[in-house]
Amino acid sequence: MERRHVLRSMRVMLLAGTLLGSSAQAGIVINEIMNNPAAVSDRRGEWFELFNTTAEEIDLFGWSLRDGGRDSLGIDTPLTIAPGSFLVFARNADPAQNGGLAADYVYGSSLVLGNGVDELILLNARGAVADAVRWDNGVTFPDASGASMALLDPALDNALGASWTTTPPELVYGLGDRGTPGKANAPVTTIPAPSTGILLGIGAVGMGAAFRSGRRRHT
Ligand SMILES: [Ca+2]
Ligand SMILES: [Ca+2]
Ligand SMILES: [Ca+2]
Ligand SMILES: [Ca+2]
Repeated sequence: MERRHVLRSMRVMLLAGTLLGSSAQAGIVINEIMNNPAAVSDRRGEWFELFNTTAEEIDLFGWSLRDGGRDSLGIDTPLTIAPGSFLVFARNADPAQNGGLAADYVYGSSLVLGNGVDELILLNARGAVADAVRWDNGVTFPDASGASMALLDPALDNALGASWTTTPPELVYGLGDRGTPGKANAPVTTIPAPSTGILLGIGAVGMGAAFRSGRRRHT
């Protein structure tokens, strides 16, 4: 029995690894993660957000969430997510205790969102990995206290740290932690690409000049 459990965990990790290596991004997406709240304890204030990128309503009944270790949550009630909309999964249901957010689904202590390295793996009703994120204690992913990790755009590959940002100071909820539970993340001004990111870092002034002269040409 225990061996079976271990094998199953390994299988999930392998599936997640396969998905983490791909760039496919569709369906239900893990869109925002508050793994380290500051206004309240992590025990009360952790949450994450799913986003439906499809044009169809999807019922998450029978889906599950887990990490690479022992965390495991089965969704055992009908839970529909409308096209282009969000669902907030929270550790605690009570806005007076959880930092002031409204939860769509409460998971209690089934899942713990580690502040260092941890994973969130979403499996569909057939047990196939629908989405997976593994954050890395700040190596490539955001690593803030009191601010969520927010996917810059649901279309980006959320397995990559560069696709995420720390929710900016102007976007607070409830008691003052930074996040957008149940709403679109911080508006995307630029989609970062590694090469242009370096270019911007090296020659912001030159790029600004190029942009200005380009604008003159086009107007
Ligand atoms: Ca945590
Ligand atoms: Ca904390
Ligand atoms: Ca965990
Ligand atoms: Ca959000």
